[in-house]
Amino acid sequence: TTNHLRHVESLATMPSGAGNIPHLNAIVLGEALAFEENDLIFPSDDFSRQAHVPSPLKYLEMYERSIEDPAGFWSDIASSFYWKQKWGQQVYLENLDVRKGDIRIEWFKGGITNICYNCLDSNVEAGLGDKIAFYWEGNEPGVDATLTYIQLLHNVCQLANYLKDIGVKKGDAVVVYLPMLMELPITMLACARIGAVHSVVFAGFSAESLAQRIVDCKPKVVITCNAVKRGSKVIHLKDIVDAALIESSESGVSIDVCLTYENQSAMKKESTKWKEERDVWWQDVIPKYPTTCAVEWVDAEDPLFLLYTSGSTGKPKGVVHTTGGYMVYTATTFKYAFDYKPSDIYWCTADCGWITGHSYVTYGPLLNGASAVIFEGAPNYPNPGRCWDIVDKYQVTIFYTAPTLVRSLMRDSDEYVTRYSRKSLRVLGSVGEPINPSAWRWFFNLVGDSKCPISDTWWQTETGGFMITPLPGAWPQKPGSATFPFFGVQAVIVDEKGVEIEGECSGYLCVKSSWPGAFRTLYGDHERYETTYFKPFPGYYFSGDGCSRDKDGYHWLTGRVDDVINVSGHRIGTAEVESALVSHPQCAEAAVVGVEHEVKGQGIYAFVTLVEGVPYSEELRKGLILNVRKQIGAFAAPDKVHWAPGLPKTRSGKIMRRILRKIASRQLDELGDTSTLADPNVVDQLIALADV
Ligand code: 6R9
Repeated sequence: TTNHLRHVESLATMPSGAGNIPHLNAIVLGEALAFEENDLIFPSDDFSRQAHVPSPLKYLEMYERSIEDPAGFWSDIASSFYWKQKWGQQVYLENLDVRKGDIRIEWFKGGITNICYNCLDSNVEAGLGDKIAFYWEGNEPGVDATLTYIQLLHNVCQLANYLKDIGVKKGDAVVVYLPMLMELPITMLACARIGAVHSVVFAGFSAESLAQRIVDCKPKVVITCNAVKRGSKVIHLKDIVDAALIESSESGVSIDVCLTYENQSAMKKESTKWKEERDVWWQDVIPKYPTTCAVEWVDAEDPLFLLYTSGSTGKPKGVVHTTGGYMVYTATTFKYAFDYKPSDIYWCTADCGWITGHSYVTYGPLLNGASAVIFEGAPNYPNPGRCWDIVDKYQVTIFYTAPTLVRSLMRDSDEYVTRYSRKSLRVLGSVGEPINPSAWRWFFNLVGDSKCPISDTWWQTETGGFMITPLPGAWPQKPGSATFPFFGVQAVIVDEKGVEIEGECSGYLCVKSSWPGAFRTLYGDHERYETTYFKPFPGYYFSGDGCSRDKDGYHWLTGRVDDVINVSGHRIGTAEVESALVSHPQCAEAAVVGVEHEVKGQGIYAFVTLVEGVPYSEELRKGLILNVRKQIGAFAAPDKVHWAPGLPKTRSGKIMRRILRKIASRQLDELGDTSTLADPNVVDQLIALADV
């Protein structure tokens, strides 16, 4: 209660200026807090006292400045990085309003820097050369390795020199298809060092998906490894790359060099299929190169990486992030949202194939000079206690993961958690999808022994870094709420007409002004960028998520409002799955919806109409699912295929997904109005086939 009182006191002494932020008014009232007391979980006094942001008051002070004077706020922070040359007069430039012309966002333009230099050289110069940058934990317990900052720098420089040697230049794309080996962040950093643009493809994507990305960005080189062991399964990554390269060359994009790391613990060199004129073993060439490499200085607005993500329609979008703003933003969000201190040991379970691995395995931690754990394996191998074993082994203090992992571990005996000490933990984090309150409480009470604040970070591939997140120590928490916007983020909720709504409400989550980590375009398709994100609600960036705000101003994310399904925190477009299904010769039509899933958050539910005369069969069901695995990846495989003699369509031919969602979740008494359907009978037919 002492801490509770302290919070309420600090709120009561709030300067009147705080009232300028309308949606924060509620929290300013100590009354509101007291009323909600039962739902609030307060950080301990000890935690708050040592935190970067120890109180709501401090948050408000910083938040207000970030909104009133973004240029001053962010350039003060940016000044602590190394810039070869300072940015120009204008700290940022933005137009988020399609009615006023092209969408344009720039931060620190004219500033010359290099993010790899700021991650490595700067830290080495500051005396952190012998600090561990990465603790690597292999799939098998007992297999591990470390790299200090100086060793990491040397490794990065060797690869950077090789890439330069084979002709990779500033602005060239490099496709990376690697599992969680240290070579993955090494590759990202080597690209950044020479100004090349990395495009990491999650090593769970299929050959076809990889080929599609290669064809889109036309890399100079593809970097992979021969195989990886995840749990007890060996996955032959090089075979997948080989298949992808055949496919991409058929589309006119041929790759001269495929640099392949020999991942000895999974597969020996000798058993790897090899194409002499194209393939190069990493271990044969990289160690021969010098361990220093001059930095390619780039403009803050030069591209740093491309990362493909799924949308509600069409093919995956190449999200483009640039250098300067992304650097400043990932470093700052990492520091505040995790209350990072130099003595922390940080572990994020995300794969570098997703944005979380970019911003919060590689760049954010290294920019802060942190020691981070990288884990190659599966979190429940050899048993569901593995994560806590790793936490104890490395004395992890900050543990950042996804709700799907929490939910899957919750199903096993608590004893898998309690047999480990976990005493080192002080901050927990969650990302990828809304965390349901019961998972939140299990994570908080059991894993964190009721003493670690949970940073439930809401953000997206597009946003580059955290947008709405608790600052541990500052806020009392509500299980399942991502709380308040990060500094500089003007999060707003709009109604279907695009009108901002205040106070307690729910609607579409938008952002009103730019922030340094925002994506700048979609690769090769600025028009799609504008159409997808800025046209739905003119004047705003539209996130695609629904959100409600409670009377205390806390934000509650409610999931995607478009046709994107979130499976275990992975974004999957319904259109992509549908197109994989209909490419099966016996499939006439398919409609895919998300359905609640106990562990994955959402599962994929596919309605499939077969070609006239083709009978339903188990074999065909498997064949359809296999098509999706082959064209996208195993993680996108439908959980359920529902045979559909027809699909519910309007007279103009539009599929009514609302009805399909209700059928998929068996809410049959909530089908709503079906009278506008071209053929209302299809609904009964579908219901009759639900369990076939
Ligand atoms: C970082 C990342 C983005 C989508 C996003 C939203 C969902 C992510 C969340 C969350 C509720 C959170 N999402 N974090 N929803 N609470 N803390 O996951 O990026 O793969 O692009 O997915 O994930 O729906 O729109 P990305």
